[in-house]
Amino acid sequence: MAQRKEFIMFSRRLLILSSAALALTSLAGCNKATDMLNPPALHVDRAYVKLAANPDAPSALYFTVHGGASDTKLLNVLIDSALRYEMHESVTSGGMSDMKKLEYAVIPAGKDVAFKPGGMHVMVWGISKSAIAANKMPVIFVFQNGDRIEFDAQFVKPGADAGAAMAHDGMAMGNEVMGNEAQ
Ligand SMILES: [Cu+2]
Repeated sequence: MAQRKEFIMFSRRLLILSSAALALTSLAGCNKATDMLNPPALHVDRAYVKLAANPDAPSALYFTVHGGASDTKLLNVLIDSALRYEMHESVTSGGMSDMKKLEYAVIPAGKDVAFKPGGMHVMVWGISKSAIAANKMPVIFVFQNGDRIEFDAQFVKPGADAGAAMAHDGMAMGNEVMGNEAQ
């Protein structure tokens, strides 16, 4: 009898623990529990534009692409509120850091690919003042598999810590993901 009661207590504790773990994984942006039941969905999050201190200099767009059920490539981005933009890759040769044009980025199935400082990025020229004022730069990510995913990038002021801003906004930003496979 006592043993049975103990077992019930134990299962109850296990239940509480597993729901706590579930809540934690939901907070992390990508719900791992859901990923195990459904195939991974291609999506983008954590998009932000690090504004250049000099308004005439280009700013850099960073984001994370989460691979879907099969391998694909990010072919381009479309940004209405900028005059010009180009995908770049930072390369270091002989201690010198330089960047070159990136034709596409390979997005392996189920893997995360981060466009981040010192690596792949999108250089952006002439961002509209209204987009900056609204703290919202809509970006359409164009993939080889035909998916076009729209996601709003936020702005990070020169000198501000993007990492901290993203950590705090991670959840809210994750909720903004809009799959747009119809186009
Ligand atoms: Cu660049």
